[in-house]
Amino acid sequence: SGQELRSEFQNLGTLTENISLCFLVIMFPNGRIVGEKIFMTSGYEGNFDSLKQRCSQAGGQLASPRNAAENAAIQQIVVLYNKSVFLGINDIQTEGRFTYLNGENIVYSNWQTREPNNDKGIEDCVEVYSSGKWNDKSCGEKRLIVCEF
Ligand code: 289
Ligand code: CA
Repeated sequence: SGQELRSEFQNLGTLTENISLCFLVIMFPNGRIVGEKIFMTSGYEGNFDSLKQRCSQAGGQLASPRNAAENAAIQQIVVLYNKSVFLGINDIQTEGRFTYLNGENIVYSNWQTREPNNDKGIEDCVEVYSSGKWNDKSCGEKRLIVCEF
């Protein structure tokens, strides 16, 4: 029946998605799975623009945690590599209004005490410390890449 066919195709869709996920996990073992998202690093370090570009080139985007569980997954990668990362969050467009890369206002944050402080007026990007806390930082600094897929 049409319904059976449709559900077979849906299964097939899920299967292909799962195979793609397995492929990604094998290619990038340094990943963390949270719900529907996978956070992964390749070990590359660069400034915000180059991290953003590399993630989208890989078919993902720069890690953009929307809750504490996602932030904890990113924190684990920071601890594993002992290197801070840049998130896919910034206030480049409007100072003091932090958004995701699509321009949406952030729905979750985990700022360190007294942050964001826009130190010297040049801090529009967001780094994650090994504590999982956030600091606004100059986008020109080099940080570890973590993409989400
Ligand atoms: O250049 C200043 C930064 O390295 C950081 O210095 C201190 O940790 C704090 O003032 C941070 O807010 C600042 O981003
Ligand atoms: Ca700061």
